[in-house]
Amino acid sequence: MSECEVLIGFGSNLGDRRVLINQALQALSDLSATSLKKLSSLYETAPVGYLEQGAFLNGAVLVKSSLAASELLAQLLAIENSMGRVRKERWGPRTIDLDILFYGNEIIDEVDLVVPHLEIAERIFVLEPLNEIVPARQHPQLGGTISELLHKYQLSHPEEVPCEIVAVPPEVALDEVRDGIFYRYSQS
Ligand code: A4P
Ligand code: MG
Repeated sequence: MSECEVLIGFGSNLGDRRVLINQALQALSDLSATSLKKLSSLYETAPVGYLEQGAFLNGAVLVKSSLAASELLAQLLAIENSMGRVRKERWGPRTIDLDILFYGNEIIDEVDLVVPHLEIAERIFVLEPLNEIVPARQHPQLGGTISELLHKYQLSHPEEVPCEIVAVPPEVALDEVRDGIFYRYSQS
């Protein structure tokens, strides 16, 4: 299988969200045939859907992977499960969410895997981090680039304030993720 550019969205709203996200990124970079290429800032975002839960930290990462989409999904679920098991004793099961947003330009419509992720254009907490790392990427189904989709979203939600970029403390050892990784955290 040749290498494919994949965008993965991540979110956490339980426990030490930054540490959990870094753990998940570390686990992602440890996957075979997979390397992290570009990482967004972390965004503090209001919960969508179940409003009674705490705020999320969300972000997105560009990876290159030779794993098939189904295999990558299985690995993401394994990472979620392993982190969920650890957190379960302390904070409950939903510590990290890892979604395949794009898998190259492929369109996948299977029972357990839909790519591009269905909600990309409806979710500011996905669009903002994506726009930071891949603004010119075309959505293979909707047409238009990420930056155009974000603009469209903003026009149709004029009351919504942009997601806030939050800093990541230097003690979080993202350097360890991989040599050559590009990452940028706003020190707001
Ligand atoms: N699945 C299908 N397609 C995909 C894909 N492209 N990537 C299936 C990943 N998984 C995909 O996911 C359930 C099943 O979706 C997987 O087993 C896989 O086969 P899950 O993550 O276990 O369940 P979930 O998170 O409860 O459902 P879902 O639909 O992923 O929830 P969402 O839509 O991610 O909503 N608010 C803010 N601000 N930020 C957030 O990150 N997240 C949620 C969770 C709600 N509100 C939020 C956020
Ligand atoms: Mg999910």
